[in-house]
Amino acid sequence: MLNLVLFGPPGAGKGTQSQKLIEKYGLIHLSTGDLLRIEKDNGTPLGLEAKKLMDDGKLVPDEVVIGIISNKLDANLNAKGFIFDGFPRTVAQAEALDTLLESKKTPITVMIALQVPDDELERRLLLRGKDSGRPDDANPEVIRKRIKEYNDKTAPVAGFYKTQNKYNSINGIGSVNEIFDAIGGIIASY
Ligand code: B4P
Repeated sequence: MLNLVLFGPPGAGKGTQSQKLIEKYGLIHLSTGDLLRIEKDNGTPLGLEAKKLMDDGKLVPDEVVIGIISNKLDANLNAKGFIFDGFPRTVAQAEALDTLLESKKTPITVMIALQVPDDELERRLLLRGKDSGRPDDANPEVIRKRIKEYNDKTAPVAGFYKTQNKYNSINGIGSVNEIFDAIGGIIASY
């Protein structure tokens, strides 16, 4: 099984690259952002809880997203592998993911981190916000808060995978295809 953690700040291109990776490698795409937006759109109790936090640029509580991922893993027992996109976003989530995967005897293969400077992230997200209808992409203040949440709570997750020798970093500036080729090169080396 190939289990890939695609890592990076908001707007780094995780969702964009995931779409190409699932086509090439036949993996199941697990995006906690997408899954939370479905809950929000359906107006479920979980979605209503998440909405306020997401629209304000904050992270949703660990136990909520861990529960969502656990259900999705159970629902895809015969998968060739998974792309974890936007998860784990805290060290507690990374520890919980290891425990979940241990029980299924299928560990994380590799983590790939997309590096993009803050000013480019802000530019990309504001551009997407013009037609995505996502409230968290429309407001520069909320975007800066998301980047701060990333630096405070998510960036330390890189250290978690470094200690397991699974961390790889690539430049997230360039064309979508150039970045996709760089990701493919790392996957091939595993
Ligand atoms: P996410 O949905 O994960 O959103 P994201 O980080 O903004 O997206 P991504 O990095 O995938 O960017 P994309 O490829 O689309 O999270 C949203 C919210 O959900 C969080 O703030 C949080 O509240 C909550 N949440 C999600 N997961 C959570 C968790 N695990 N724990 C707690 N809370 C959680 O790219 C962005 C833009 O850049 C696009 O418009 C794209 O076209 C453009 N782009 C991509 N690649 C490019 C390139 N090479 N050059 C130029 N532009 C490019």
